[in-house]
Amino acid sequence: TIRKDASSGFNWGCYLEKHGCLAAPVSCFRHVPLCAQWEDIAVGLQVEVLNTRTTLLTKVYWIATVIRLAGYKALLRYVGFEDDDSPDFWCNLGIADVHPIGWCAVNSKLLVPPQEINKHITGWKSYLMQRLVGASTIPVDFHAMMAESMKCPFRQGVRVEVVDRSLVSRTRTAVVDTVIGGRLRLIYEDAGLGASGEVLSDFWCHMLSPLIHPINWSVRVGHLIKETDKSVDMSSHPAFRKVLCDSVPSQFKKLRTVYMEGGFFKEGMKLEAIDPLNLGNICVASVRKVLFDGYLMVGIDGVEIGDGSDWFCYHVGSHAILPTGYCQSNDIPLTLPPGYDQATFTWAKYLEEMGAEAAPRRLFNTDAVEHGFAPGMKLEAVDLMEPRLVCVATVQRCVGRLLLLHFDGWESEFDQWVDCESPDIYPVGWCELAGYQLQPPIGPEPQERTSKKSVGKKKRRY
Ligand code: MLZ
Repeated sequence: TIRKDASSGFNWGCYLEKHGCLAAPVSCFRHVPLCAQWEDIAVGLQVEVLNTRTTLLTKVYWIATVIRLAGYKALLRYVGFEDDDSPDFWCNLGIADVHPIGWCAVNSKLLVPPQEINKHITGWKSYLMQRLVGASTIPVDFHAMMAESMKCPFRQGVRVEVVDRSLVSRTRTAVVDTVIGGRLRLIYEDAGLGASGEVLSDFWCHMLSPLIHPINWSVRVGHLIKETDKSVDMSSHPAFRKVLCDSVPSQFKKLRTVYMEGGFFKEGMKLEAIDPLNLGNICVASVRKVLFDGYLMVGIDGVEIGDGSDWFCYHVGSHAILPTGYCQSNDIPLTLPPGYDQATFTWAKYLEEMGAEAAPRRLFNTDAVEHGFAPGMKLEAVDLMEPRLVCVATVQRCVGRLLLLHFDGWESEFDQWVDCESPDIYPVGWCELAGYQLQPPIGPEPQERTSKKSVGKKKRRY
């Protein structure tokens, strides 16, 4: 069955063709369904697909060739149309009624050519035989593997610890409400309910996000956690009516073990860090506190409120903390503390002035990786400032592990640096596959995004 695109009419195929853009291949996204298998999905593959160009009332199929690939989507051409590209059609390989060659025979389905070409070619059997010699197709268990890789260890009623969107320096206990494609809608245990029963504070994140943790994580690593306000009654909400169950470490992404003895991060050390509230900015920052298990609290120099409430927790393996000088050597503008000037700032002077030392380079995870992303590639990416939203986006720059993402149609203030292995980026067609709503580009055309009316205003929200 071909599912309706949940993306309010946005059509990736037309969009890519119109702008002459490439999509990042599925194999770039380590955490998504069929990532490993996708290496074998290529242009030229042949499949058996529902034949929509027939007047027959029964469901019949025909062979088609993959002409183009864009994430999970493929541009298909029925065999027999040869060089005629007018009836080409896009479909999502993950959900469309598409099967490996031989599927119809095994499942007693009919292969019937589209009505237009039926007249031109006589002797379909031998024609097909010729066309299929040496053709490759999708794996026999393609859809089964897809279903298997969409399984998720979380369900409604599971308790987790997650960053508090209203105070980023602390965590808060939350309950899983909805799971879509591995993305979790979490409701804080003391979120409160509005007059019509609506949840007053929720948070969306992927199950592999660095922002969620098993129960007891905060106490174990020494992170601040908000005590749940027991007087708030959530019992009328369906997620809380379930038998609640605590999440455990095995449900979460494994981080590399960190040995903190000898030459580890120390309080006061300087570094460069992605601003958690302005993800397009890499800033001058300081280690404020060293927690256990390789976690650090980091503050952005010159803009801290002073009570630690704007510190942010990063694991030492995080892409978001970088050694001093990283921006300069990679030609990225470094966001300086107020009062400093791009023309005169140097790390050497700054460190001396502050009487501080730079955190040792070897502690950072800046190893180059063969990720396969390249500037200009399109993808679906979470706006981490409003993490419910998965949006049409473009890779703007690639620097080491980092990708600078631009949201199509939005001003560059919305741009975000993410890790190449971030669980918040997805191939074209992922939303359709997962049944998640995709936010189309705003404004008529990406290149017209400077026109005042079509652009959104930046809001510092978590
Ligand atoms: N309400 C917000 C939405 C921003 C979403 C941008 N996504 C790239 C605003 O209009 O500011």
